[in-house]
Amino acid sequence: MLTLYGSLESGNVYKVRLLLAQLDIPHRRIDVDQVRGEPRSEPFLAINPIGKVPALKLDDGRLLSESGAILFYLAQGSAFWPDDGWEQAQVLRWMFFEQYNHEPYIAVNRYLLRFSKNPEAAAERVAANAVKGEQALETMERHLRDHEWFGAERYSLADIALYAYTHVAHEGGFDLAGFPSVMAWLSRARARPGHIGLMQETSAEAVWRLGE
Ligand SMILES: N[C@@H](CCC(=O)N[C@@H](CS)C(=O)NCC(=O)O)C(=O)O
Repeated sequence: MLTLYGSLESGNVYKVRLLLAQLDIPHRRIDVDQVRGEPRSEPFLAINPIGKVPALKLDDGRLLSESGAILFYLAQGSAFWPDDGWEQAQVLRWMFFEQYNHEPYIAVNRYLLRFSKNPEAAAERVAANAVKGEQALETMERHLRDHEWFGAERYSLADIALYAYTHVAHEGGFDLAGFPSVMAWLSRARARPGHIGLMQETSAEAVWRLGE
C-alpha cells in the first residue's frame, strides 16, 4: 500500500490526498507536521532529504516528493493527465504557475497568519506576499473569464494543484469576493466526483505518527 507523509492541514499534501481520493487509490498516511517542525527532523530527512511534505513511498520502497511530481506520477493513464502533448504542456504551465506565482504567497501567508507562533513578527513579509498573492488571483480570474478549467478542456492536475490553496486563501487574508470567476471555478471543482475536503480523512486511510 502507498504511504503518504504529511499532515491534514497542509495544502500541498491535500493535493495528493485529493487525487488519491478521486482515483480511489487506498493508502496510509503518516502524520508529518510542519507546525511541529517534523519535515526538518532527522528521521524525516532520512526519508526525504528535501525536508518537505508531501512525500510518497511506493510499495517497492522508492520515495517521491514535490506535490507536482507526485500528482504527475499518480495521474498517468487517468483522465486527470491529458493524452495530447499541447494539453499536457498547458497543465504543466498552470502547475508551474501555482508553484512560482501562487503557493509562495497565498500558502505562505496562510501559514504565517494561521500557524506561526508570532505572526506580528512577519507583518512586512505578509504585506509583501499579499500583493503578489492578489496578482496570482487576478491572473486566475482573467483566465477563468473564458475558460472552465485550467490547463485542459476538462478538470485536470492543474485544477487540483490550484484548488488546494485557493479554496483556503481567506485563511491567508485574501478576500475571494472580488474574484467571482475563481469562486465559480472552486464550486465546479468541489462538485467533481470523489472530491474530499481539506480536513476529510478517507476511509482508505490509516494514520500513523512519524516514528511509529
Ligand atoms: N514545492 C513543494 C513545497 C512543499 C512544502 O512547502 N511543504 C511544506 C508543508 S505545506 C513543508 O513541508 N514545510 C516544511 C519546512 O519548510 O520546514 C511541494 O509542492 O511539494
